[in-house]
Amino acid sequence: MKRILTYGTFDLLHYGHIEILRRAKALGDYLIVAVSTDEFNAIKGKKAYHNYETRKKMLEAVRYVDLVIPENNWEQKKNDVTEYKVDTVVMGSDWEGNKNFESLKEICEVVYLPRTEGISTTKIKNDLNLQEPINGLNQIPNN
Ligand code: C2G
Repeated sequence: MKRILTYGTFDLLHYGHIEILRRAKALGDYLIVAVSTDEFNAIKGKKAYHNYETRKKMLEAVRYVDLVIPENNWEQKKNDVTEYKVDTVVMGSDWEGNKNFESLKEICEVVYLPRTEGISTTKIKNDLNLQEPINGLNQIPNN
């Protein structure tokens, strides 16, 4: 059983996200997604439209995803690889060469896949000319 791990915010889940998840899963048998918490997003300088719980639920609904765990900080990655017995970490090509992932090459395979052109969460927001949500982080009602 080849175990794959990828990281991301995955806000406003879109085709580019689905494509990286599809291709990551195709490299193995079990795909773990570490999704950035709202607190870690703040560290990354990102403010997601959907909060962590909503982004986690949406990822859990994707057929390629087997497990969703929180990404709380930059430092947890080596521990994640060890704890979840990961064979390969997969990221989009915009992360190629980043020390947070290059350092993982000591303990697992690291694969960068081409980003899907023409789509991003920022582009969606700009195209829809979204105003800042009044009530802060939006979420799916827990009904
Ligand atoms: N991605 C992609 N094509 C796009 C958009 C995103 O392949 N058009 C990939 C990114 O390269 C990344 C993943 O989808 O591998 C998630 O992208 P984001 O949600 O933007 O995540 P990011 O902010 O890059 O956070 O510790 C790493 C960070 O958590 C990654």
